[in-house]
Amino acid sequence: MADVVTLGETMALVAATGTGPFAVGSPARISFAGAESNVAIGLARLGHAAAWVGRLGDDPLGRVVVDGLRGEGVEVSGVRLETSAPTGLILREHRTADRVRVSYYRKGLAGSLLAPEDVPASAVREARVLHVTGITPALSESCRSAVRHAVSVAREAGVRVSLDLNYRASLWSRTSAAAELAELVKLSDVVFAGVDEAALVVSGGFNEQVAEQLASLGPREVVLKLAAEGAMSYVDGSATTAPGLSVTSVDPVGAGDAFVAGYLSALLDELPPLDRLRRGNACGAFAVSVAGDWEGLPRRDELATLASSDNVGR
Ligand code: KDG
Repeated sequence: MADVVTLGETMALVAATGTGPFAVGSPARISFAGAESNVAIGLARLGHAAAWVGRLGDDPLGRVVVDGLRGEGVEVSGVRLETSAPTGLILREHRTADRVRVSYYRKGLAGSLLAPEDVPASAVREARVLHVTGITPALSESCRSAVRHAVSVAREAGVRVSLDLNYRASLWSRTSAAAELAELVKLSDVVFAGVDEAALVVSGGFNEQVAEQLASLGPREVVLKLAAEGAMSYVDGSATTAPGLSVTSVDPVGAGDAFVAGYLSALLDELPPLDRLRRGNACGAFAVSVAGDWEGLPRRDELATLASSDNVGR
């Protein structure tokens, strides 16, 4: 039985290990990435039972993903290997020392075939948290329906719904995203957002006003991710802020997912709001310190390593 069930798209990743445009013979590293599976890995490394559900191609890259997730201790019995479509792919080049160019190959591929029948209703009902993101509903109509179905199964069973807005401008318009994300916010218990993403759904203002406006739509718990500045939460009407940890950022991609994993881990451990933010910030700091979306995520006994005080690992 998984503490956290999550669903979405995970793609294979070919990431340059050198600098310059891809060319014949460019050195590269093969891995995989996806917002929801990044969160599942983060939770698994912290000792929680996490399950990821999605579709992959029945091909070598699909096996890289499913074997990698299994190797990280993520439960993958809900993964479906498709013969009709290949696994999606992300190419990440260090175009210059300071600029990363990312190309996605995902439209119509296996991940976007996720559908309501893939939702493992009994696993969702038995979980403590269902985690979804705003990426999945942007991928296809069947993905949107799958997310809505998973959320309604969770709500009917009294399972907490966690939503990371994760707006991806390349996948849908602001207008379509705003309408769908507003509906999902109303159906969620815990909502994570960057300040810009929150502006899709609410009118804006100071951070606390933004969080309060999101909370007024329904969620009991709203968390604003403030990148290097840390994070703030608005829980049951009280605002809490925790500054980010100072680390050298090697690769910022995946930091938000790492934060969510740390935050949900502390929520599962029933820690108070400040400790949830601190654990989220610690996981975000680990993630940015290492190349790759999830490779740098900490195990529980490492949590205190980056802390400036001894309270991160509590
Ligand atoms: O949060 C990191 C993800 O954005 C990345 O791994 C790829 O899932 C991805 C997406 O859709 O952008």
